[in-house]
Amino acid sequence: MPASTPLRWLPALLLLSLGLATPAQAIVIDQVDTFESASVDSWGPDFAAVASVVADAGPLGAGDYALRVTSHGDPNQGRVGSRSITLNRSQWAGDWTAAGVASIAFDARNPNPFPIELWIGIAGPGGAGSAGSGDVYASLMSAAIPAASGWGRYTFDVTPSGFENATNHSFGTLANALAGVTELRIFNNTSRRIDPDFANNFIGDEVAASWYLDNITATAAVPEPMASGLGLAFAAGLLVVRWRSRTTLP
Ligand SMILES: [Ca+2]
Repeated sequence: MPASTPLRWLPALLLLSLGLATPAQAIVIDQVDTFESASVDSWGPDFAAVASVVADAGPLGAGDYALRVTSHGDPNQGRVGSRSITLNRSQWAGDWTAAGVASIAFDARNPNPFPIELWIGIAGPGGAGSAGSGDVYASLMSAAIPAASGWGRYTFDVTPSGFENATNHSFGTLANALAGVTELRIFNNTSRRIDPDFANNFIGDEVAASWYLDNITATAAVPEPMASGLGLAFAAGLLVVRWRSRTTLP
C-alpha cells in the first residue's frame, strides 16, 4: 500500500465512489428472484408487512425457498407491518423502458381462509409518499386468488397500457416513471378503485394475512389479456387474472 494516493488516481476514485452511490443493481430482462440464497432479496419490510424467507415453502416443495409476506392488520400495533404489502427499491428499480421490460410475473400462494387480490405498483422518480400518495401508478390487472389456494403463476402487463395513476393527486407522468422506477410493490387490496377519490389504490389492506411469492421475473414478452399466466399455472382452476374496467376513471 502506498503511503499516499497519487493525485492521478483521484478522478477514477471519485467515479468509483459515485458508482457505488447509485443502486448496485437495476432491472434487466429475465432477472428472477428465487430466494434460493435464503435471503429476502431486498423485498420489504420498510413500512410494509414483514417479509421473511421460508425454506421448503416454494412451488417445488422441499429445497425451494419462498418469500412470505405477513401483516398483522392492527393499526394499534403501529404502522409498520399492519398492511398486506411488500416492496423492493433495489434490483427492481431502474429504467424499465430502456431495459425493454414488458411484463412481470410471479408465483403466488394464498394460505388464508379468505381470498386475496394482488396488484403491482410502481413509484417513479418522485417516489411514494404516505397513504398511497406520490408519483405512483398501479396495475390495471390483478390476480384474484381464492382462499387456501395452491401455487399459481400470474403475469402482469407493465407496458404503459398496463398502469393507471394510483391517486388523483399524482404528480409526474407514467412515461417518466417507467423510465425511472424507484420502487416496485406487490400488494393485496380487495377493494381497490371502489373509492372514487383513489385514496386507497396503492396500499395493501389492513388485514392479518400471510401469502407467499416466488420466482418474480421480468420479461420482454407482452402478456395477452385474460390468458396471461395460464400456460404456466401450477394448479389449473386456481388462477383468475382479470382486467378492471376503466369506466370509473375521471
Ligand atoms: Ca424459490
